Amino acid sequence: MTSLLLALALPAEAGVVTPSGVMSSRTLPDSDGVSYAETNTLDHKQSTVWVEGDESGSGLGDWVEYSFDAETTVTSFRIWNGNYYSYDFWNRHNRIKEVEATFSDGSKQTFTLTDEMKAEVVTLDTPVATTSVKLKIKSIYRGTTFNDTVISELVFYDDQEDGRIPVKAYSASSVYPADADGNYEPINLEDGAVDSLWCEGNEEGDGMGEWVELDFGQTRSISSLELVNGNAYDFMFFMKGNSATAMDLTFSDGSTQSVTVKSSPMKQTIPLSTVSTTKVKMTATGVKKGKEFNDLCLAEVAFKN
Ligand SMILES: [Ca+2]
Ligand SMILES: [Ca+2]
Repeated sequence: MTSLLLALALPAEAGVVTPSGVMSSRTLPDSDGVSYAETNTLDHKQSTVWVEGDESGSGLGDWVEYSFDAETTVTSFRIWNGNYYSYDFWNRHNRIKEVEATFSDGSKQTFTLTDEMKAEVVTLDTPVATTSVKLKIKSIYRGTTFNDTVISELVFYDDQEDGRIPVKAYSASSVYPADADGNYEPINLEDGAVDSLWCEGNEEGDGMGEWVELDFGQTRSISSLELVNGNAYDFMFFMKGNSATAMDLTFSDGSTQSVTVKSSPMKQTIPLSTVSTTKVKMTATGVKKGKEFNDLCLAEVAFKN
């Protein structure tokens, strides 16, 4: 069993706020049909990326700017800093070290990012009511091969709870070891990316009986489960791996609710009988086998009140 405390947990009241637009200073041109446009930072996929288009340098001063339809109190953001297409690509391309955020009132805050292939939650020094956030590259961690700086994905949070119960810690029956594509830790279940996954790592079996447990750190009332099953990058990837078809949800009072799960990469909402609990243990009781990989994966899990 592995257990993970969330050092980078979101503030409890944080809710996801979706920008209505994005622009950048410049973008590496498409090549071999692959786009490096800034819209790739808002597509809920960690493996699609924005690359700055600075041909003679590392993109210092280049920027991506996000806009909101209405004034939004931004409290924090989660950044996939670098190229999350694969572990190899992440190493070979530049990552941002210092990023300067400019808001619509002209105020600025600068943050030093960590140089780890883990989507990082950055909490603003003070929340800012703004209609835009411009993120400018101030300094970089140099990649081993390419002098191009990359952002793979961005999620912004405001100060309004969006109904998702914040998770304090995860544990799991097993975790698939990190490989060339990245890691499969349970924290990937809450990051908003449909191609960042928790995968069980039991070498035997198809995932039946494997479980992940979400600990809210306090008693919360829950009445539905929002789930993205399998690897939801696209339908082809979804079909390659195992997905759940049924689960037992066990709560801190010992009670259990059995739910049926659609074998689909689309987000699904599963109603529950309202229950108060500090934890939910999700145990796979039905699995649909993939064509290529025999490990059960989930992309996103959120319990709502
Ligand atoms: Ca992306
Ligand atoms: Ca995810």
